[in-house]
Amino acid sequence: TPDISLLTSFELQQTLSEDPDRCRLTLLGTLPSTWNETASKEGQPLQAIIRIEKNAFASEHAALLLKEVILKTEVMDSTDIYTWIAGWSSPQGSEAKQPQGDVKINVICPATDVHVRKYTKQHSILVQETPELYHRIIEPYINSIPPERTRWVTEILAGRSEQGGILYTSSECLILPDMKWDLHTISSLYLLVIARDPGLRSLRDLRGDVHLRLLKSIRKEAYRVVGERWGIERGGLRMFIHYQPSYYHFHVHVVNANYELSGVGMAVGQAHLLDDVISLLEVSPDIFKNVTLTYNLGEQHGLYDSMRIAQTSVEVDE
Ligand code: M7G
Repeated sequence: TPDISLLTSFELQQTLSEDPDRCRLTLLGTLPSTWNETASKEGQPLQAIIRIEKNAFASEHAALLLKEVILKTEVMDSTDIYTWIAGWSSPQGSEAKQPQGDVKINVICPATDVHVRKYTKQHSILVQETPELYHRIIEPYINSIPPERTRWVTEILAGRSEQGGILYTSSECLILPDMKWDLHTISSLYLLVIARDPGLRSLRDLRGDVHLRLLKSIRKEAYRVVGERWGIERGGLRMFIHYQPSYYHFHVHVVNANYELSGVGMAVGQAHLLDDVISLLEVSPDIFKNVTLTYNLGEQHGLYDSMRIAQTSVEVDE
């Protein structure tokens, strides 16, 4: 076995890949010849690939994490019942080297039953939502949601929270970092564009004659902002709209095109590319009024029972 204390002598040449989602870095460089005497030629350093990966937290010690493992914390931002925090689990001085922290803590407090259900791991099914089911089931569901659910959005739009993070604002929309982002890692850049119009609730409400201007301006301003700030060029962003969203105040997700977050948020059916949505509305201004949309619903979702039962009324050509 090699002498692993030699890891401290690793000379970095290049980062081969960065996977922020998996907390992983793959590095290329050299290790001293003494790592492997037989392979080395005349004491020359040896080429080495080193992959550093953070392990998952052990759930049996979950309670200890906040008490003992995380040594320092700093609020990143806070809106309504949501607070997100950068944490450092290594000793003092690491803030400068890792300004985003090595742990991100999201707190929802007080959490509602809807939050508990949303974050519970669950089985899901695909459902088909015809325009008729939209009117019969989805619209009444949206209308029954208490306004507090989107208070975080109104707080931001009213200029009462997250004002330090705002990247762009106009009479139509506002761009700011999504609370999922650590604010530093460009390869996992995640922004949110929030439309100001509270009457625009979801993809279903979009009409070509009314909303194309807004959607194109969102696309243009998002590219301008990330181009100026982070040097990301056209083609470098994946912009998409969730259906069903968690929050029925229209917003667009803006994510680094090379960031492929497994599982959450980018599944076929759930995420609709802004570019495609614009093009569909250009071809057919009323398409979202008339189309059948298919998506996953988890069994804890408020629409699950009614949509599962209603599927028997959806005609499927065998
Ligand atoms: P969604 O498609 O409605 O639901 O997106 P999802 O959460 O199931 O994806 C809402 C988006 O808003 C998500 O990407 C959230 O991370 C983000 N988000 C939610 N809240 C409560 C906040 C907040 O308070 N501030 C910011 N900046 N982003 C938020």
